[in-house]
Amino acid sequence: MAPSTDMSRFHQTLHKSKHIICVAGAGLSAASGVPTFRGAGGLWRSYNALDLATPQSFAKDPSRVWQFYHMRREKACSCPPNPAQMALAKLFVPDLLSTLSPGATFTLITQNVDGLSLRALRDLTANPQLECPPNLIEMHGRLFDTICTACGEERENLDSPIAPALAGTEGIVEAQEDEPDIPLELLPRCGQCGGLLRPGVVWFGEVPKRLEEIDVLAKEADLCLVVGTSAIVYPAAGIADTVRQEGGKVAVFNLEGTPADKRANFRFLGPCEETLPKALF
Ligand code: BV8
Ligand code: ZN
Repeated sequence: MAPSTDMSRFHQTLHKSKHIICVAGAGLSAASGVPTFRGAGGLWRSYNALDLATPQSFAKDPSRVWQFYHMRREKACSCPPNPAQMALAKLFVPDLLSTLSPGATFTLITQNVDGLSLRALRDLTANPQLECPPNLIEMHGRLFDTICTACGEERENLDSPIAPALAGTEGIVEAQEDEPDIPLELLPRCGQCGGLLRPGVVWFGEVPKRLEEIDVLAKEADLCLVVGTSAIVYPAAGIADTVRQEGGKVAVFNLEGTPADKRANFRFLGPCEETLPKALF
């Protein structure tokens, strides 16, 4: 059966829901200016994603991989949250959530690594130091975290640039020019042990974060919003499947059709920065 586009029916479903989750992808941040991976002008169209977001490529060419992530850090930190992220941020505020769905819980499971959902929540609550709440799951890690490849230390690193040798390289990778081969010792190094740092993201072939928690949440959810994702990457793309199998409802918010539609009860086509605020408040 084709997904419904009836917003009033969606509102009735939302009002009755007790356990709401949202699976978000790059389309949630598109309006903020963060390039998506596969859409027009997508980030990875001009690079071979699988060449850059794997442990193997980092081992082979850490200089190029760090320039890719440096470019993305510089881009992400200059992008403001958009109305779709602000609408989702409201669901973290108990009083606002209960006006929508009395007694409901909400969890945001984002594939995005740009940190914009937390930034939206900090803006909404006017608390720039707000800790990331447990019901905001960044399952593919964070651009602004680093992991030491020697001692394993994980920490937030907001330095811009993260290493002096990377300064000014952000335009090179994007322009597909031959980037400089930055020597290992000038790449980001660990403050504890001097080891080589890597970006704190989950690469292809690596295990996403908090999967057990996500599986329990998907089994409990009676409503799953799927926002701005091409639903290609697993296990993230399988979360909505689990919700449906357990009798929950799925509402897709996207510009275009995706494989997630076949398991959708609702689908709202259009920019989520317009459709999501209408759907949620
Ligand atoms: C795993 C962090 C084992 C890094 C990311 C073959 C070889 C190797 C691996 C595989 C393989 N086949 C399958 C796999 C598994 C692989 C996978 O799924 N590959 C895909 C390519 C087939 N998955 C993995 O490797 C995962 N790990 O499987 O480990 C395991 C698993 C479980 C238990 C034990 C062991 C790890 C995957 C994580 C990879 N890291 N990101 C970084 O960012 O650099 S993935 C990265 O790509 C994102 O995080 C995100 O997940 C994905 C991009 O997808 P989207 O977010 O959906 O973005 P996209 O551009 O594709 O789509 C944007 C959408 O928005 C579009 O639909 C567009 O229409 C829409 N849109 C645009 N603008 C708007 C909009 N919608 C609304 N409004 C708008 N304004
Ligand atoms: Zn270290």
